[in-house]
Amino acid sequence: MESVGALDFEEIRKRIRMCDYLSVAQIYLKDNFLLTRPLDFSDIKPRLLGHWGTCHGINVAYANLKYFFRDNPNFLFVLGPGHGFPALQANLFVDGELEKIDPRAKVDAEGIAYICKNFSWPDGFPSHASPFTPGIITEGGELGYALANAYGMTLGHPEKTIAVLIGDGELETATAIDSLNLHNLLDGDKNGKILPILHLNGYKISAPSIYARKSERELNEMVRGFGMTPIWIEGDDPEVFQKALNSDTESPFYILKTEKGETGPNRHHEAHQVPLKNPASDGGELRALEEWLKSYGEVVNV
Ligand SMILES: Cc1ncc(C[n+]2csc(CCOP(=O)(O)OP(=O)(O)O)c2C)c(N)n1
Repeated sequence: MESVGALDFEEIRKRIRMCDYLSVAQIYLKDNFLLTRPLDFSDIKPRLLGHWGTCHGINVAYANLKYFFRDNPNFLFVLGPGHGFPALQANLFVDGELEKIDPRAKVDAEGIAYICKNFSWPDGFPSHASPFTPGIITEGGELGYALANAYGMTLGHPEKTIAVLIGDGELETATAIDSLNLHNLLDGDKNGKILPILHLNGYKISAPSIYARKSERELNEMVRGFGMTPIWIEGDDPEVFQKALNSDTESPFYILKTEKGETGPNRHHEAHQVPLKNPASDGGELRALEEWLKSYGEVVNV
């Protein structure tokens, strides 16, 4: 692969900021989506539903994979934590994929208003990935099947490369951890290639995940025990991510280590769903939400 220039990294960072902004805006806003005036109580949805904590990591993975595999039409991305739907929807929106099946999701200011207003809204988009989402055929919300499904998709398709993002909480399910054995069972020449990415953001709802409490050495040994080679991606810097993707390693198993809720107002278990609970009535929280949205800068250029 050709070398990646500073401008490319900046493009990736910008895309991540844009998708972070859209993730937050979908969860919170029913108006004033581009902050064209100071945020008001009346701009906030009355019932806040959605999962922010995992979104930044999804946006980081999506942007980097999308960039790295941009010339590979046989590349696919499978998302385990479907509760991070605001992030998935943000990415599908900015790429124009959503617009292909729903013309109201046009990539402009009206389209932004449409996806944000209708996220977790009566008769709008559900809060989790669902069959309404391009590329998804089953109702989501149940963790554990991403890796097994992805291996199934590669059967008889050696041309395919599928990256699978697996939550560290998700990896505690029997289905997900046992699916790591598929690596040893499937013939690499007849089938496609799987790139597992463990999203080690430390928490599973309100408690630390088991894998986040293992030492680096224990995790490395576990991954090697499944016949793969651990490659750590520490933090959200695209330079680090691209370098990891570029490493010429046989059977890689990526470990993306981010802080749950990173770029938001609070971290870890407090960030799992909606970090600021009452911005529709608490002035301090409203200002904190405004600052949070503004922290992404002028990313939504429409
Ligand atoms: C099989 C199953 N068990 C439990 C849940 C409830 N649940 C929803 S989100 C979540 C935490 C998942 O943690 P992780 O995969 O690490 O995702 P993240 O922390 O990045 O949100 C759990 C346990 C579920 N969706 N599916």
